[in-house]
Amino acid sequence: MNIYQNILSAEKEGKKLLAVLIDPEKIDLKNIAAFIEKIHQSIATHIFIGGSTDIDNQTDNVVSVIKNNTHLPVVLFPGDVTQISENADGILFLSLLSGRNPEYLIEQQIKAVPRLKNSTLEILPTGYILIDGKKETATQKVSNTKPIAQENTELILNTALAGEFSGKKLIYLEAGSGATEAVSQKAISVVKKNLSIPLIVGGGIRSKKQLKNAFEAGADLVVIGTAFENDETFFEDLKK
Ligand code: 1GP
Repeated sequence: MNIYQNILSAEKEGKKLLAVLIDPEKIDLKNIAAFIEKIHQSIATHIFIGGSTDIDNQTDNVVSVIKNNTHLPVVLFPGDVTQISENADGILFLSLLSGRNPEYLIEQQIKAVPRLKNSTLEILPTGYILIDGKKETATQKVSNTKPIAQENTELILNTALAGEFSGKKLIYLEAGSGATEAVSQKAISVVKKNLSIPLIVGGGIRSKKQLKNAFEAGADLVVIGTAFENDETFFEDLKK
């Protein structure tokens, strides 16, 4: 499975991608098979697994169970180095470029190397940019960083391009899990018009209309977690 090549091909063909985000701290493993069946019947193309924290070290177990139940690519979206599981297909190797906290710019990445250097996980270098979703999100609290204002599209763009110029393969515009305001169409389109690598957008997207807006503005892959956690009937709106 070559996750990155598939994302690039989809981008080239104009095929939009949707990742369902599963938080190991919140998912009920007893319900997982039924939940994954709903994912399979929807337009979702990827399963992302992660959260800001994983206090009970559930990630490895959750990844194994999910891998046994799906053919979709399973990609780690880790809050920190403890959330790395060999059983996934790939990992978003994130640097929080909007923040100025060295722990999330480079320290966690260095700590991850002993776990990654002999692993078969596909590593996806990702510039992660937190944008103000009008609610203090877990990412903000845990990373102790400030998001960029939605209106400051110049800074959002320059941060995204600094990521691309540094060799990141993906840029992720993040309003934060459960954000009140999703990343604006303006911010998405400004970044997409100037970026040469695929663009991921997530945080606060909870309707088909918002998903469509993000795609139309230029998101190549959208990530949705909370909306499915709160109401699994949302999958009905996103049937294949
Ligand atoms: C959060 O971008 C993801 O990291 C998804 O956000 O939970 O608000 O869908 P939601």
